[in-house]
Amino acid sequence: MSKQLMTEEQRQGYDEQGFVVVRGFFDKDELEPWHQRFVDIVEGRVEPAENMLVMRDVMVVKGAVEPDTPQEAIAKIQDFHHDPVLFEGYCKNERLLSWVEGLIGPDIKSIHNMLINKPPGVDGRHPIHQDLLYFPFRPADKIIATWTALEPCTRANGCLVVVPGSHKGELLPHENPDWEYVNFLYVGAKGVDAGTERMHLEMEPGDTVFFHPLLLHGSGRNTSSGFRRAISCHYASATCSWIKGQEPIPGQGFRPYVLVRGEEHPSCI
Ligand SMILES: O=C(O)CCC(=O)C(=O)O
Repeated sequence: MSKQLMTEEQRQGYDEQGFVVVRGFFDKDELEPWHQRFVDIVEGRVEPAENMLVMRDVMVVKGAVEPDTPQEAIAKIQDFHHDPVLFEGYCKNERLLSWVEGLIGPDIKSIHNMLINKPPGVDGRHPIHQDLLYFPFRPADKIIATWTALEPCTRANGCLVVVPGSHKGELLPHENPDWEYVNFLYVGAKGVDAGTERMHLEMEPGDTVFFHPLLLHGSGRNTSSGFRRAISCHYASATCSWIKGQEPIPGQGFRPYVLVRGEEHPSCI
């Protein structure tokens, strides 16, 4: 199944629901180097690549918990576009890119990447939000996220939660949730509450979900004693255009968008 191309049914599911889960997209042995790289970085055996962010969980930063091991302290690493194992292995994976191409077209830039580590013992929830908030270019339909489970992701350890079909709505205003501990930039969409119908995406290692940037999604608390880990990349078509007035100013800290398939387009992102 994982080696096959996208079926018409899967494509329609993405259009209707705003996401498609592909079971067994990666084999377990393909995940192992990414897993190990994360452990080597947080345990200090590998120097983080240039510009990589290694982010501690807010409860650790504020001293609310004292983790026994470095792995228990970290919420995520991101911006690993200079890391050969994570970027070349995951973000530039040819099979992943073929699916991305099937959903957003042939000229593809990697615009953001993360390896999310939800340790036991911290709150770690991610409020329900829309990723489009973070992207100053359009159209939304030419942007996509991939998210691959590295560990079993269950309701007990805080799997992804999605609101099917919500990608057909607008970009909502976002705000900080009213929680005691919230990780940096983990904002939630206004108007989403306990009554909003949602679906829990329980996934096995290697299962991969592709989702639209307007899809409302988040994740719960890890109440288990193990880690919940996933690797994720956002892609956009190289034909996307900056929102007027939000173009990057040279030298002012925009993360690089890296062409990973196809061609550049003049005056586009
Ligand atoms: O992996 C998670 O817990 C949620 C990640 C997410 O939604 C995000 O970073 O936008």
